Amino acid sequence: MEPHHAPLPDLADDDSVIRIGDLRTLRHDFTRFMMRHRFGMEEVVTKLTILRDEFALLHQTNPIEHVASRLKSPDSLAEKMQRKGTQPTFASMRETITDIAGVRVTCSFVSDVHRVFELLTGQSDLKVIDVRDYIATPKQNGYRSLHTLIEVPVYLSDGTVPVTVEVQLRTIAMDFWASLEHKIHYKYRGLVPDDLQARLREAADAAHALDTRMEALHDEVKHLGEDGVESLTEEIRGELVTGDELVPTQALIEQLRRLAGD
Ligand code: 0O2
Repeated sequence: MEPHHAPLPDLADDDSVIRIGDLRTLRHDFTRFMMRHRFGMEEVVTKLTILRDEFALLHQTNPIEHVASRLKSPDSLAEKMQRKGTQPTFASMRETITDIAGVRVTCSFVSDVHRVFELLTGQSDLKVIDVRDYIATPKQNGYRSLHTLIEVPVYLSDGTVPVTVEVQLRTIAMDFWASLEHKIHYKYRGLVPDDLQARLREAADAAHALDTRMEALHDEVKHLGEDGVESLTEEIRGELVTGDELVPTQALIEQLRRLAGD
């Protein structure tokens, strides 16, 4: 079968001079550029890990379920540069490709998403460059998440450099939906059939409804320690209380999660 694209020039026949020194310099500069982003990303991950560990030690519940990070691959970087018409300079790359360093935080509840956002962006050594609230205003396809671009100082041997890191905060339900949508989008190379798009939007609404329901149940039981089991509605009490035994808060929330999933 014939290839659909023009064949690449045969490099073995290209007799233009390659300057080894230029190649080395480029490789060295690119490595330094990416290394700075990795350090910035690790700074943000450390900040989130500290918050998560502190919550685990001092509080009964933890707003942070999971933290993941990734550095954009050279292929994906090149593709985005081409798409955005980025000039082939490091300054232009830094300016226009703001998600070279990416951190994703997954939380149980929408209120936790906002709480973690406040705790992180309130830190005095960080500068918030941009906030995109796709929870308040979901994308057309149903995508929900809270995005922020933050600038974090990275202390190197020859001085301090500001590094931009994109942080995406979302609930488990939003994350589940986004990873499925991403796979489907990739599989169809962006040309997702209309009916599948409609079903994806329905699934996004269902995920949102689940988040709302979970949050309401969570709110109802979180004051249990103060008000006692009497404050629970009959429905929840029937499911959670065996005789006079009071189920510990964490186990209670686990049971509520299962209940909400019915
Ligand atoms: P990857 O592989 O996750 O890095 P930008 O080009 O970044 O300046 P954009 O795309 O409008 O402008 O920024 P936005 O909306 O803040 O989205 C950036 C990232 O959010 C994406 O990065 C995705 O990770 C995620 N995202 C945004 N919209 C969607 C969506 O509809 N579905 C899913 N699954 N993820 C989304 P990349 O570079 O596209 O991909």
